[in-house]
Amino acid sequence: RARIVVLISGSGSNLQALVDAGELGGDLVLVVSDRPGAGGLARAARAGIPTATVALADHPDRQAWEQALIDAVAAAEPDLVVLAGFMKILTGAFVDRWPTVNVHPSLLPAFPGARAPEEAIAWGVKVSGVTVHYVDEKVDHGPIIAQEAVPLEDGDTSDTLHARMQAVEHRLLPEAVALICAGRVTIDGRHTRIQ
Ligand code: 3YE
Repeated sequence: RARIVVLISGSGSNLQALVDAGELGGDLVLVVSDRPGAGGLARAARAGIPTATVALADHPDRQAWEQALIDAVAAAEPDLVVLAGFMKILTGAFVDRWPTVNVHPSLLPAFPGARAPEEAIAWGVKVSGVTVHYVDEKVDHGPIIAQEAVPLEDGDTSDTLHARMQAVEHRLLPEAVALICAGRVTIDGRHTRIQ
């Protein structure tokens, strides 16, 4: 069975979706947060999943922080790393070591970065969505595994839009992780194929 490590920075609602999905075809073996006290740590503890915190502020520089993160993740010997609301950019030292996926609240390549729902509203698009993709060295750039559209509604704020996107994330991310654990996702350059 696949060993899955989940990285979080916040409340961990996508982590909860992975816990609640039941049969992922893999085991959630460790949750790592870069923020002490992140809500996702309590969710992990409640689900019986070991946790670790690796905070940037506890390390002399960014490189030392990322190495500590790599060491914490490596100790769990993952087959797959899932970024579930994790808000830090990783370097090749991390992303070239383990297959890593991210869930992002837009239809990439539109609106990469940390403010995708706000930017969708500011642009005036009628449809945005959710993307699950493999992580490479560039942010929100790697091969796309799954996407689903989310229509904008009159009067949407970034909060109301983001809430509807998160409901989709909570379904799309566990589906994608289950496909990967089942060995049904192959990568060919920028393209993935789902069998
Ligand atoms: N790293 C790589 N490729 C990816 N990290 C994430 C996705 C992804 C990745 O596809 N190589 C926001 C980054 C955007 C930002 O500027 N973060 C700051 C820290 C902000 C904070 O701690 O609150 C930073 O210095 O990294 C995950 C999503 C990244 C979101």
